[in-house]
Amino acid sequence: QQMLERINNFPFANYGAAELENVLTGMGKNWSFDIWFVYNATGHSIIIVADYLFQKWGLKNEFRIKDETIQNYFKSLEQTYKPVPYHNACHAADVLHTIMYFITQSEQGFSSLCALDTIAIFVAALGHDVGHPAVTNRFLANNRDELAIKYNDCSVLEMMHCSITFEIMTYHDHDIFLHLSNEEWFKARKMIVEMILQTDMSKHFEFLGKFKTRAISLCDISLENDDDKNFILSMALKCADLGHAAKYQELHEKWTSFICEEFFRQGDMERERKQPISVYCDRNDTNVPKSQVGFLKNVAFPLYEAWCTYLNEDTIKQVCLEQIKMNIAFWESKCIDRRNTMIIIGKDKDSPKNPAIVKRHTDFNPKSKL
Ligand code: 8BR
Ligand code: ZN
Ligand code: ZN
Repeated sequence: QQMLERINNFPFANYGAAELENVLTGMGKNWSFDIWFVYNATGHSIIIVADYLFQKWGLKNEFRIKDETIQNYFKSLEQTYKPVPYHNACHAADVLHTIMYFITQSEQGFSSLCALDTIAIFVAALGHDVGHPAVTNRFLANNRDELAIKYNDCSVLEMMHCSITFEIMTYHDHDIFLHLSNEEWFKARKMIVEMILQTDMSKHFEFLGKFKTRAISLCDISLENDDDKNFILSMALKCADLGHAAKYQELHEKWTSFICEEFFRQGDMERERKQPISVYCDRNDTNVPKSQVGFLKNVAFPLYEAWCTYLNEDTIKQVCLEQIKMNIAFWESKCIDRRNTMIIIGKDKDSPKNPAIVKRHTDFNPKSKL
């Protein structure tokens, strides 16, 4: 009831509050929670989920944060996300849901997390792509963009996301960390910075290798130790960041269409500037189903396999790994050419001379899904 009143008191509450609350209760609980429902109902994402979860997890009382401060901070954070196809505020809210799912649904491990850890996870997830300009680090470096100059070509976007996440707290009445002790503030900051910086995909394989060695083979890791905790939570955020790979097919397809469109827009700019078009960025020459099979098999599945082994939770294993396999099967079924011939996925067959390879997929048009 209290929640309903809170939602009804929102200045932009012009939707069915009961239905919305029902959906919000699925955050971090139902793997199939769809942030797009919240967005379509309210026109917002981050501010809604942050307000709901800060209340639900008791963080407002714990850290004596005023309602107004919560709203100011997360409204500014949401507004600083750009209205781009994929790296928008809905992606951030979805990542928060996914990381909370890992934490709440796995019995082992996360019981030792305290309120400070929780608020750090919330802020890291919601801020992890803030200000994303819908182009890659490489594009920024190649174009001598001012951001690349500022951050010396090193994890340029991720550095910016961290920086903005903290910068917004410095504005008047935006400081959600105002009542943290000095020690708590630095602890939370370290966690947030580390988690966000590890979302840089250029560090992916090195990070995954380390994770497999330390957390799985050696088992010499403990959430009681701050450095280890940051390492595990960075892995959790990385998995949540690629979470769409393990979501039910329609949702996965929707997110995939958004990321492809974002890549294609970068490719359009590269074409216009007469620069080489980056991989997966040429809308006229990218085989989306094939690239997705590659991404899911080589990146998403091994990541989730390692994470599920660490979590050792049958439900999560079942839900995530099985769904990634189903999504792979879905894209494989789309790998057919106009004559209904299966495209054989594999390097040796991947030659333009091979008639079974389609250059353009007529039945896959991400733009139409925007
Ligand atoms: P961010 O969300 O922090 O950018 O990190 C995730 C990165 O994983 C994306 O930027 C993108 O490079 C890659 N990725 C994702 Br998510 N989904 C992908 C997909 N379906 N195909 C290719 N790359 C993908
Ligand atoms: Zn990112
Ligand atoms: Zn992201």
